Formats: sequence, structure tokens, C-alpha cells
Amino acid sequence: MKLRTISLAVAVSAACSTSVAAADSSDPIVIPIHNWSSQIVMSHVVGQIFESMGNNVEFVTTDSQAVYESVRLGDVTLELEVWEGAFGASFRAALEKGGLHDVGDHDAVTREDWWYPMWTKDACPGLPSWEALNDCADLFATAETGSKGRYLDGPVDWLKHGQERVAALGMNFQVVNAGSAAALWAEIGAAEADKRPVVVFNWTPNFAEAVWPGEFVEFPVWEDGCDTDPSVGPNPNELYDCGNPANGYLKKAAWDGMKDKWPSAYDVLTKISFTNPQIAEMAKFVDIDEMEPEEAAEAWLEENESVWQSWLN
Ligand code: TMO
Repeated sequence: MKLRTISLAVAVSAACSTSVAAADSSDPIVIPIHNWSSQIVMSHVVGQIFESMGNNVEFVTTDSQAVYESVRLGDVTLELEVWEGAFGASFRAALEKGGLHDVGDHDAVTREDWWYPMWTKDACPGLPSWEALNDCADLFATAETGSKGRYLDGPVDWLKHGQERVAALGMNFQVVNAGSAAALWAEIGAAEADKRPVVVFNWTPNFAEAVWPGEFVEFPVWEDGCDTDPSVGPNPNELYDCGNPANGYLKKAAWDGMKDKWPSAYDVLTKISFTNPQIAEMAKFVDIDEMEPEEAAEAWLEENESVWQSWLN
């Protein structure tokens, strides 16, 4: 009797250790794709790493704000680029509801905000202060915006409160949303020939910093609560009267169920961390070198084998 109990215990523990070592689920790990190049390339880089481990991977194109709800519900498995400025609020809202969690920060430090190519400063020397920019609003007036300056913001799913910031700070600007990231680069490129002043949405890390020297506009410094508590920021009655974080995080997020369903892939996800230059290069491969995202991911993996191999051990 005693012997049987012991052998059962041995059998159970053997079965347990077998199941701990078992492969990840053969269901596809669902990775969301958004509308800026580094995120698309990084998603393919990580997808190819997961595939090299024997996992199935599926890519889905999703809205970059709604994705947090999809991850929370497990329809999408993870998100590789949670930018604090653009997505901090949606990420926090999903965290509070439950179902997704923070898988740690990349090494990269991020900033997303109003930005101008350096020639703009020749016409408006008080820059980068937002007040100086506002005093120069005339320089940015267009047929489309009348007497107001034109600010070309990113696509509507990125930053949601541009016009509210303009109102909260009493600025003489009108926010116009670009249809795509490419429209931002086209705007800067078109202004370059005759050094026309422009102010557009931009971010770092990105390929753009290697192409066009420029600066972010300095708005009132971001403080936690600027988007939830009117008393935070210089206007006591309004939200959004601050710039975005100047030293923002870049996080990874995952569906809570990923850990149990794809334990090996999850373990790698916890170790993944990209730097500013690595992310800028991913964008460059697509936006300057005109590679397809899958090709760019292959090139990145080939050039950086020691970086990602270290995450597999
Ligand atoms: C969301 N983005 C990184 C383009 O600012």
C-alpha cells in the first residue's frame, strides 16, 4: 500500500514536470499591427522569434486605442508598443477593468508631441516655448485654417485631445488630423524646399530624427492627472493643459491568460527590451529603405542575432 502511494506520487510528479515542460498551445498567438512602422516591424520581429520557437502566430490589423480592450478580453494576445503619451490612458483603463497586465518596459524612452523641423525656428526664434509658437500662429495660417495656425496632428486613433489642449491653453491654432503617418512625412518634405514653417506631430524613437533635425514644442510640463483632474496644469478649469510626457515609457502588455497558454513565448516576452536606436532602425528600414515589414524584420533579426538570442535562454 505504501509502495503504491509512493509510485503514484512519482507518477504524478513526473506527469506534472512533463506538463510544465510541454510546448506552448498550438493556437496562434495573436499579435496586433497598427499604423506606424516601428510597431509593425517590431511585431514581425517578435512574431518571427515566436515562430522560431515552434509557435503559431497570427497578425491582425487593429485600432491602436481599441486594442487594449481586445488584449484584456484575450482576442489579441499582447501589445508590444504601449507608448505613454498616446496610449497611457487606454492602457490604464483596461488595466483597471482587468484581464491584461504590464509585462515591463523597453529600455527605450519615448516622447510624442508637437514638433517642428529646425528651419521653422528661423521664422519664429522664440521656439521651442509654446507661448512663442502661439505668438507666431500667423506663420502657420493656411486657406484651410483661416486666421488660425495649422497644426498637423497624427491619425485620429493616436492622440485624442489636441483641440482640447489648444482650447485649454487659449492657443490660436487649429488641429488637423493626418490620414496616415506618411502624410506627416509628406508635409515636412513639402515644406523643406522653401523652408516653410510647419508644426506637426512627431515622436521619438523614429527614423525622422536622422532625416530632419528638429525640436519638440515645450508645453507646460506633463503632470500625472493632467488628463483627469482640471486643477492639474496651468488652467485650473480644464483638462489637457499640459504637454505629453517628455520622458515617456514604452511598455509591453499581455492578456493575463498568455502566461498559461503559451508559457515559453510569455517568458521570452518578459525579457524583450528594445532600445531607442533599435526602434529607430526598425522604422528606417521601412520609411527610408522602403522594405516590406516582414523583410525589415528578417533583416533586423539577422543583424541583431546576439540581442534576441539572449532572450531565449
Ligand atoms: C503612436 N506613435 C508612436 C505614433 O506616437
